[in-house]
Amino acid sequence: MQNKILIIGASGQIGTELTLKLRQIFGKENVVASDIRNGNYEVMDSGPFEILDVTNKDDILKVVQKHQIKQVYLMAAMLSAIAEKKPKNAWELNMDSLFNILDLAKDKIINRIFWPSSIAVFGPSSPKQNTPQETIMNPTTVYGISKLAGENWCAYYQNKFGVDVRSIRYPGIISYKTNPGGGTTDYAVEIFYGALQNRNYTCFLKEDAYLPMMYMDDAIDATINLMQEEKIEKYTSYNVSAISFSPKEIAQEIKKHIPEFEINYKPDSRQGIAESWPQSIDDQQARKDWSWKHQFELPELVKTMLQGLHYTIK
Ligand code: AKB
Repeated sequence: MQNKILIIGASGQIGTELTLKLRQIFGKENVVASDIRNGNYEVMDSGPFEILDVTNKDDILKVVQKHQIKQVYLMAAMLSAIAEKKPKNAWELNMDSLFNILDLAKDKIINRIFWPSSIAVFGPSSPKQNTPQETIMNPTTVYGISKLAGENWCAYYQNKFGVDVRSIRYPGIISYKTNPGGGTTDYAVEIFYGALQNRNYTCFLKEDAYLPMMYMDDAIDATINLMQEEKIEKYTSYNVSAISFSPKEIAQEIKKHIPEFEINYKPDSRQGIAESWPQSIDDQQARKDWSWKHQFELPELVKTMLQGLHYTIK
């Protein structure tokens, strides 16, 4: 019998598309979506949906018992840029939510967890190019600190209590169905709105701010494939890599489709965050352990985004 799945944070950027894909694979009756706010119509209409505050342990337990949930994808989090504005709230949300779910697995109520980490676990002393799976990690953002602490707690629960928790260090994720909110890599989604609506975009990062990025379909495949593996070698969190580009490079690619598109640069505090992160990631471990492989390169990503948003923002 298929283990029933709960997605927490199903109204967010990744949660939306993860919910739709999991329902397509496992059937709508086996995939319960939840969030503190309503989601888009596709998520709300395509299967069960619960309003849920992930910091409330009792409410989570009620939903888990009501639907006999066995696997949880915990996608709720406060991202890097917004977390700098609300450090204490970010720490509480990012950590309390994780403990609530880890404890459910420790008590054998659920049997598998997916928890997203981020390239934000790396910091100014980590190698910038091909950042290895294991290296110096000294995050300087609240978000990065919470993700690194979370990785260590996941490893602790795995070693001490046998909890099966799996994780990926997501790069910036690019998609058009639901907007990201509050991240440093958000410019790489906003730029498409600027290009289509105004033929112009003012970027909050410098033109050469290289960052690791990935198209949503690759991120969803990575997530579901990791969760489908029978057994994995490494439980803390996997580096996964797809493409790296700068604002200037993505603007040039957009110009191939919209020649009159112009980009300007007005870097703000998010530039400092970007400078503390890797520019490219070494993901050999994921490629070896569970055959991870990305599909989308920059030209295909840009084409897909422009086509998808063309219909969405009309
Ligand atoms: C952010 O920019 O905060 C996120 C991330 C890289 O984790 N997209």
